[in-house]
Amino acid sequence: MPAIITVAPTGPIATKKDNPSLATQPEEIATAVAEAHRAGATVAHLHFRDRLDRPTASRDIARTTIGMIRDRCPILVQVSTGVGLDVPFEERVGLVELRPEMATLNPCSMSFGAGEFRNPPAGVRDLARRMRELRIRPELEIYDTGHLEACLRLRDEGLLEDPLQFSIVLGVAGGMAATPANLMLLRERLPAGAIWQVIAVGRHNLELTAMGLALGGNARAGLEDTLYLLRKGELAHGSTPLVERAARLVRALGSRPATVAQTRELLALDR
Ligand code: KMH
Ligand code: ZN
Repeated sequence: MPAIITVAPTGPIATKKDNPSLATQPEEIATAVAEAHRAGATVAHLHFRDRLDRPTASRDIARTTIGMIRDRCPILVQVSTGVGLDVPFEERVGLVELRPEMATLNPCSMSFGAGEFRNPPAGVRDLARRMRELRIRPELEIYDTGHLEACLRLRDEGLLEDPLQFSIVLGVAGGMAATPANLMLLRERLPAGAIWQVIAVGRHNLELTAMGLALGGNARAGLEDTLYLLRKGELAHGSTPLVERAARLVRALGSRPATVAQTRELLALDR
């Protein structure tokens, strides 16, 4: 079965000071995504920045960026509703009104590095309901075992539909550490038929991405998750080298990166 590669070129926290090749402005993000698509990515996970490079939930900026991406390549668009730690939840959820094919749903509040990631239960429920109305496929971001249980409760309430699609996020300070044992634990607890990928944040990005693929998951790659290609200090020159690396891992395991059509099918997208 082919493996889906999602490119995550920007993220909520890192700046050009951390890695000068980080894509932040619409044109830069569109260029990075088109390049990553040529390297094998078929989903673009997007965060947006204002002119001062601060995370933003501006629909104008998002619309412009998505338009530029769609002009350049047929990649599927997944908007982050995580946006950035200082952007109020009530603003973040407005991005789904752009009706991207997919958006993230972060089920619980948590500490996130030095900051706080606010996802209040009633708001999460409303967001899940709105995504269902708009037929936007939620990607459920689980940073801990309790987050998985929260998602299953949303499914029991009829707010999420099967097949559930998860990101197992490991390595965020405030969530579970990036260890093989934690990946196995979460992976074993996923409901039958779940679609999943690993988001391995930080220095264990390569090993845990490889492990996720070896276990039959999909892959995510890009500067949102790691600024480095291998060792700390060896900056990745953009997200494409990380996508190329993920594509090499997929092929080394005897599979191939999914095409856009296969991605639609594997994710059971209905529009
Ligand atoms: N930044 C990652 C740790 C989101 O954007 O909604 C998780 C993430 C979630 O990508
Ligand atoms: Zn993100």
